[in-house]
Amino acid sequence: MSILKEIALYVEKGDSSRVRTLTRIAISKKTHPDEILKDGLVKGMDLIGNKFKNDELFIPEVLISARAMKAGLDIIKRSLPQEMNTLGTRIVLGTVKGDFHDIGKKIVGMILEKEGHEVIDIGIDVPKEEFIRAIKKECPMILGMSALLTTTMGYMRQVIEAIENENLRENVKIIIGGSHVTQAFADEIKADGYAPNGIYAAELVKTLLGNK
Ligand code: B1M
Repeated sequence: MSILKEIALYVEKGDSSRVRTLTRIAISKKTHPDEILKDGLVKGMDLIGNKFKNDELFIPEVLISARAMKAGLDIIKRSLPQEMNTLGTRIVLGTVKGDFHDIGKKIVGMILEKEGHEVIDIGIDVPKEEFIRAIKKECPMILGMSALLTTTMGYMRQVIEAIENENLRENVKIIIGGSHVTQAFADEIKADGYAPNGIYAAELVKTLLGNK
């Protein structure tokens, strides 16, 4: 079995220690971090997602796999060159109110940091007031919102409306993402853009900042 398949398998099994070791081995074999993410760690979470959907697993088991995925993510993050904030751009990221999913957002943040942006992650279950506070305090060029649930996606519209009401909309570009989010939804709620994953998010940020 390839090492990436093994990583996926041990994420599925929720074995953090094994995922850590295998991720280290993959990095030492010069496997590209994107490949480790896509064909190893994320693949493992996809397997879990399918079982969760079919009621073959319960939340505690999903949480154990999420922890194993994060263990691998930490190893990848530590192995990346420290190019923190070489571009001088600041990005605030948060998962919207009612939503506790943060793995995808962490991956997006990691890729944006790797691209040279400063990323301020304001966490999960973030209410609109907290997004407003972060814009006022951190003055980011980009605000990124993540939502994984169909029931929480709509909250992104409320955040954008609150930002407009505070007359802050001109100060910040807003990007959104999450498994059920689409470009059409981004257009509908007047976000500046949507990205299906971290690599596209990095491209989108470049475009919005006028560097492309
Ligand atoms: Co939840 N969950 N979950 N869950 N969970 C989903 C999302 C679900 C699709 C599972 C399913 O039924 N198949 C389903 C949502 C269904 C729907 O809304 N239609 C679901 C549900 C129902 C729930 C609960 C309601 C279950 C319950 O309690 N009955 C509950 C809700 C809790 C809450 O948030 N209030 C719940 C809880 C949880 C856990 C806490 C157990 C755990 C989260 C742990 C954590 O994140 N720390 C969890 C998990 C792990 C999942 C699945 C299995 C995996 C999500 C994940 O991490 N994927 C998920 C099923 C699935 O997605 N296949 C599921 C890997 C990650 C790399 O992908 O997050 O999509 P993703 O991120 C991608 C892109 O979306 C994008 O880039 C990322 C990297 O490629 N992206 C952005 C994300 N944010 C972005 C922001 C951007 C740009 C791109 O710009 C700012």
